[in-house]
Amino acid sequence: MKIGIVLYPTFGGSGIVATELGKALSRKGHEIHFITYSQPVRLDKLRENIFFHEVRISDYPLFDYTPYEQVLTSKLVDVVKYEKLDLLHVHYAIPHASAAFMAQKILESQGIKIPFITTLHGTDITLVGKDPSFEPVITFSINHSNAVTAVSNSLKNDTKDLFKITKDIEVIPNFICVKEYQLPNNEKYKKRLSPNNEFIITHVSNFRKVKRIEDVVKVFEIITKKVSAKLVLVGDGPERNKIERLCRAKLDNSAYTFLGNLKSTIEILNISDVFILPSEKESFGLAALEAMASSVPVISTCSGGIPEVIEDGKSGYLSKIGDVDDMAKNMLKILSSNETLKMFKEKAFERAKDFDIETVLPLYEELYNKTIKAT
Ligand code: GMT
Repeated sequence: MKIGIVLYPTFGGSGIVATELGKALSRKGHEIHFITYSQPVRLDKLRENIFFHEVRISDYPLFDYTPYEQVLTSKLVDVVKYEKLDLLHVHYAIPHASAAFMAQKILESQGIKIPFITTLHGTDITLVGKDPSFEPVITFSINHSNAVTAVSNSLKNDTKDLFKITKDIEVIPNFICVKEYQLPNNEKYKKRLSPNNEFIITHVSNFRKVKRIEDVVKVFEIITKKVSAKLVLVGDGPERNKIERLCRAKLDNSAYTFLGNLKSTIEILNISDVFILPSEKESFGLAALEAMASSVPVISTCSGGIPEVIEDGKSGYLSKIGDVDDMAKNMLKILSSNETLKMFKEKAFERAKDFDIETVLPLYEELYNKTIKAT
């Protein structure tokens, strides 16, 4: 198949899932065309059947706001026509689904049929989507997609609660390539971050308010009264400065390491003991799944789709949002002995295998075939 994938090329989960999906599809022989405004961060090399089409916007003095959606629409028309695509798969409802709808109509007027599938990732529905200024466009473009998927049941239900949805939403969970997460131990790197063999507690996110990173710091403070540990924070975003200042002001500020955005988190996860993701809302929690694929158990909350990924008491623990005492208590349980930690690590890895690309990819391929046939 020749598939156009539209995505946000940044460090956000939706962009990562879309890029990894395209890479995996290309390995199975499909021709993949990524369409977005810059090369996706996880798109390290372009292979023979991977193409990247940059949506370039020029600044006209007349525009206070450059109309990205129109430029993207024209690009979609161009790529579908000249690359003879069979299908468009757009990740994130706005403006990707509405641009795809417009492109579909333009192409239809030229006698070209192209179906498009919209995958909802979470923030497009639960945060941005809640804004009334987007609601009619989101409702319309979801209902007019040829097929719609959501990354968890929780997100599917949220979408149905927040919008008047007439379209069926299929749940296809996020995935990871388990094989890629199996690295040999890197003692040298571990020694650098935890010179006295302290536990390594890791958090990865885009440092937005919804991630509740202050809770990460609070939980860490509680557990370090009982065990020796180091906290590693990966990622960047609006909350980073505040959190960095908070950690620098601590008595033992050498316990906190900020690594910024990393193209790959596999190396740091490989030497981590426990991962913490205390989010207020998370439609799936791809960062948690990546940790589990590296055999790292997760301390998280019962919000959104997280309980569909982490089994409470097995691959990690789930607490109420903001209940830092419970999260700390659970983290200490995991770290209570080498045997317990080992057991949680094994269970986390076992659970991650349920979301292996080998299992999830065929669900997308099946949907692509069904959608093309129905168009
Ligand atoms: O989590 C973020 O802030 C990024 C966001 C995105 O849209 O890229 O992530 C969302 O999509 C991910 C991939 O499907 C999910 O794993 C995240 O749970 C989801 N984030 C939220 O729902 C807050």
